[in-house]
Amino acid sequence: MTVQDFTSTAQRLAEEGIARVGSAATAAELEALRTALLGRKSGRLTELMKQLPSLSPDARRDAGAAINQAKSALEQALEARKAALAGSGADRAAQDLTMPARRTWQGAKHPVTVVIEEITEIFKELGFTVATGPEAELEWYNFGALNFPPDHPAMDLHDTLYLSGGGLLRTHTSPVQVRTLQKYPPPVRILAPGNCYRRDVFDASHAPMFSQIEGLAIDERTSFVDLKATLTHFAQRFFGATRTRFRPSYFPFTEPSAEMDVSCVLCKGAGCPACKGSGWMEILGSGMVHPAVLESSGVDSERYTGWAFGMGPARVAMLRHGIPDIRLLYDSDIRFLEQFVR
Ligand code: 2NL
Repeated sequence: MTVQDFTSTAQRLAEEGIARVGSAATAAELEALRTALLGRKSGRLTELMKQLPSLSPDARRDAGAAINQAKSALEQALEARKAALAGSGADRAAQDLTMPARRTWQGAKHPVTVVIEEITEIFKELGFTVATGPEAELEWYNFGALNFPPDHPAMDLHDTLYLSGGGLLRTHTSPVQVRTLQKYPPPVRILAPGNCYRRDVFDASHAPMFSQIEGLAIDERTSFVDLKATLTHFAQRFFGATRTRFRPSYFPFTEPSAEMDVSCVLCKGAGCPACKGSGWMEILGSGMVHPAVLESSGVDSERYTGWAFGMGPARVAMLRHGIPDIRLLYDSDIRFLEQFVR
């Protein structure tokens, strides 16, 4: 072997060795590599060293220097890798695997959505189906079909948001019921939840956009008894064991009309600030569908009768949680809303 042979072999062993050391994954693997390359008995570099005496003294010095360089490069790589593996082991030992995971915020349903879903579930059990329709409506579906006289104040520009081209943003979900009656013959039992719009200033009790949920039942001989029984059952399911009372009211689309109160959900009827001391909370408006509304929806008012109701889920959520200002529900402030996550 020439000096050149010694030098190139030593360099090759160093290069290959350093690469294998770099990918060693455990301390045991590193130790095996150290033995294979630098082991005192049969390491590859040690073997090379043992052959140095075959060279002349000058050549031996040069070849020996090359072998020593390779050896120290390998030792350095072994030490560095050892430290790296020990370091990651130290990190692992420092981790406290019993530490609780950081809580992630996954989002939750808005309290108004929860109310809508709970109401919907109760009426679904009674055979009602959910119906939806457009929020941009025609004036006829929003007012005309519902027996509003042409000069009704709700139709005023100051109360309703009109669109260019003759449309408007619906002020209640009743147009959904009219559209459904035009499409499906009675018997009909539907629930119409959705967003509605009025030209209101956003204050503690009014929002320009709000949700409404209306119900409608049309059948032969359905009566005010069915209205009272169904709505009382609903109040008991939704608010728990509670008393209800019906007070006469007026809506253009129902006759007779009635408002339903439930005994205050907070004080159970004893009287508190939430119910202004009365023990009662107004929950919804209702009534027997006006024959004129049946007829304009294409329903024979001699054969069929119907009853309907409407309520505001935001108002119900406010009563349930004692929220004093409707704007709190629509500000989208997570810090406020997350207290209602169940
Ligand atoms: C309220 C009162 C009400 C209705 C809505 C209705 C719909 C049709 C026909 C007849 Cl298509 N009536 N809906 C009836 C009575 C009251 O809502 O105070 N809502 C917040």
